Amino acid sequence: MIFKRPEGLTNTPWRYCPGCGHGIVHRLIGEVIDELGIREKTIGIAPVGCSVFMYEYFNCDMIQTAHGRAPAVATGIKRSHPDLICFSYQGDGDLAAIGTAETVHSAARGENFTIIFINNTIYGMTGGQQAPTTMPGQKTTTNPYGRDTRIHGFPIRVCEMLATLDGPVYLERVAVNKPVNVIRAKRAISKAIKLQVDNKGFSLVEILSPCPTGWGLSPKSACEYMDKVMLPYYPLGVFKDLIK
Ligand SMILES: Cc1ncc(C[n+]2csc(CCOP(=O)(O)OP(=O)(O)O)c2C)c(N)n1
Ligand code: SF4
Repeated sequence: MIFKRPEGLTNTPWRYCPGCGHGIVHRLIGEVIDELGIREKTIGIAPVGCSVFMYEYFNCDMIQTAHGRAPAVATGIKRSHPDLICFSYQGDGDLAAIGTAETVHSAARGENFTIIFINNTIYGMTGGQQAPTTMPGQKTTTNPYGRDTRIHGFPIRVCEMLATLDGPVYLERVAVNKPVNVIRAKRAISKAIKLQVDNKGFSLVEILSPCPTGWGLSPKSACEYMDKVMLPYYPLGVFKDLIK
């Protein structure tokens, strides 16, 4: 097999920092689109955040939405065109802050689309501010002494929260900090999109993803930090799977 760019991706240079997880996840989605043969009927939804330009990176139809509103747009796409495949791609600021309502209600309604949720525990694009997912004690540009839960409240664990709803059929948290986890992440993305192809309902894959720039770490240290600090706080695993 010759290693090449998936057809699901365009030949466009990405604007991500070295060591950023967004590029790895894009590649995985591109491979899944190829393997499932769905490129001609897939619509991706780009968020606002560091991956704002992903509509240029994917070789399928793409839509850009306002910050956090991707699940509302995905709902419209799937209800008007149920035969198309639709995925939204959202950061933790986009999905778990400004877009909380759209996320929770589309999950509760059991809409038949897939959310790829990138959790890097900060707002990357705007300069590394605290997000709803920032961990206790984690330093960001808006809390230089670390998140103090007495003042800033507690982080939201999105998979665990959505697992309490009856709507979702599949919720899994994966990571892209080392090869074994990348392989598992691809499996989860593929499973989620296949469930949509089979009209099974709402699925979300949460992907813990390094942001070396926002965390002030080298790419290598960022991946090690994930194993030491992030994964114990955000355990990997399947939180809901109604189609075993
Ligand atoms: C309505 C609106 N509010 C705020 C912003 C500013 N803004 C742009 S990106 C962003 C946060 C992005 O963080 P995240 O979703 O975690 O993605 P990342 O950049 O980390 O990939 C914010 C607050 C905006 N563009 N629009
Ligand atoms: S700021 Fe973080 S999330 Fe944004 S491109 Fe750089 S490494 Fe990636």
